[in-house]
Amino acid sequence: MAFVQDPPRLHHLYRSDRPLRALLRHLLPAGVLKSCEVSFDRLGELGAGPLYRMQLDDRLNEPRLVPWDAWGNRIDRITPTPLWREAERLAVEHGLIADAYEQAFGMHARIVQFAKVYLFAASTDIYSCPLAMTDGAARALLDAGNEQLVARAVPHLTSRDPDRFWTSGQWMTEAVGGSDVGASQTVARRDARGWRLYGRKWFTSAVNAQVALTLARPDGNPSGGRGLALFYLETRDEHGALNGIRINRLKDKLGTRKVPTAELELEGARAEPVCGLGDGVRHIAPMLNITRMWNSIVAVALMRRGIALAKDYATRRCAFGGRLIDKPLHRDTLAGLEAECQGALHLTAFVAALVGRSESGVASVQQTRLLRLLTPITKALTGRQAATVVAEAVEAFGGAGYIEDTGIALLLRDAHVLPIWEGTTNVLALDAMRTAMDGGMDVLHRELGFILQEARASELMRIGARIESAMEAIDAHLCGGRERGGIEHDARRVALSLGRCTALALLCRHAQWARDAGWGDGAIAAARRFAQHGLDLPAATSFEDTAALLGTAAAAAGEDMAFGPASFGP
Ligand code: MFK
Repeated sequence: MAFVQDPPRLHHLYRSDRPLRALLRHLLPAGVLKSCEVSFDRLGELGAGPLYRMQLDDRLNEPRLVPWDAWGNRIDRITPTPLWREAERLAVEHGLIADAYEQAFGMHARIVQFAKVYLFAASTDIYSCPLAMTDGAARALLDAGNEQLVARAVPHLTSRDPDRFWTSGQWMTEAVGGSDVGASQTVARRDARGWRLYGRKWFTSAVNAQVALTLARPDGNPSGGRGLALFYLETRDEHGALNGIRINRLKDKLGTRKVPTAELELEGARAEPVCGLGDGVRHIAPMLNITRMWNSIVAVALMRRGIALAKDYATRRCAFGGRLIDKPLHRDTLAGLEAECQGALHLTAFVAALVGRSESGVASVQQTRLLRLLTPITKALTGRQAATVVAEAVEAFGGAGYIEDTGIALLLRDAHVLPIWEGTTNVLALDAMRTAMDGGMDVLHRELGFILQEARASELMRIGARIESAMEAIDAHLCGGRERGGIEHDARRVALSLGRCTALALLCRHAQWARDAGWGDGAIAAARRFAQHGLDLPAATSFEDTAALLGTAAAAAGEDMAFGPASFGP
């Protein structure tokens, strides 16, 4: 009989995830953990079982845009996949957004949410995208303090009732600038009934939302982000007709194919200013910060999924006379991925904890600054880690990982969006540098010192010393860079290094706690391995080397390096 390989299986997502359970035991008061554990357990069971099976079975089904009905009416209807409908119901019933706003868990609310999203995300085909934007919209509306819009929308956005629940879009990106949002061309004009928006939004994720927050430039406003205003709109009227919006087409994307991402034409969509008629970028920033936190959680969830499948597969797959899990080199590869995933887990949970403190009014000024610095850093680092770790996990399956109907390839395609949307690594690095140079670096340096005081075991203190010297080197580098005017050149290396130092310090603190609390020394091993991978110190690179590598040095010296048509002529 021909050989047939036993496929990889998922184990209960919560019960089998020891790093997660130890982290929650460490961070949450016993009463909070007890009251949430039923939900964690249920999500862990659904994610490993029915939702995962549904994801595999429904692999080829994608949302479709139906622009017209049979009688010639423009309808622009998008039908989400069955898994998305189920995911919405579950997310609402388990309070994935509501938990953060009801304040039943006080400053711990965002850690509870973190755990639920982490358990939910990998088996629900990026339904986390509309949830992230919905959470972000609720936050931005509340922060803006527009009582009328808060009363109108927030109860829907944070509802636990699937019949009342609304999702929100975040329509920022225009063809002219995905990163440089200040260049947006959409305009807002006032008529007798209020404001109308005109323009084209180039990437609008989960476009089947009931509401959206978007940016537009009121007539007469100056250029740049300050001239934009933040608007709230409802996508359809009470009869279901679109509100001056035409969906031109759905995007044909590398991954996240279950997310209906559209190009939209705003043709006089009615909208309301959320917070005055300017400073739109600043007013939408609270939404961005929440979606960036979600991005980090999903990054950890996808890493965990790749590793869980690869580990299970290694126990079933035999080659060269033995199981992969018994081969030293394969074990070493998986262990490296595990250490990265655990570092990302702790870093992201720390950011979630800071968000919870901030929202419940107990964050100090220093913690507020820390959150502002660590949100882009964490998003940048975890997005890059997810792309790398998931790619390695796929490779751990050999050719099977490259095949679509194993469900493994999907992970890779979906993970690749994480370093791109919600701010690319470089844009986030620049954002982080601004805060770092404005006192944030000192705050982080001090905070890591406090965190490391709790890691008393000698092997952890040795790692702590490496973190300290890395932080000092980064500090010196930033000071030198400021003098040379060269911060931007090294911003990515600096931001990722700061993320790695912070993740490692948190791992060390947790490792001490885990040893003391009888959870064993797995976290110490993770810290040691994470440290071995490097803190990625910004090397002393030069502008000249960069120019030479890109060929621009020669161009600057008058030698044309461009391969234009003339290069191929006689
Ligand atoms: C899987 C889960 C997640 C999935 C959800 C994904 C679905 C959604 C898909 C998308 O929508 S992707 C599109 C996401 N787009 C971006 O993330 C934009 C990336 N670009 C940036 O972040 C740029 O840095 C930025 C647009 C902010 C630059 O614009 P500007 O006009 O040059 O603004 P500027 O001068 O940097 O900032 C204006 C003000 O906002 C400043 O405050 P002041 O007015 O008081 O000086 C900034 O300090 C403030 N600000 C900017 N970013 C902030 C912020 N404040 C707090 N937090 C931030 N992140």
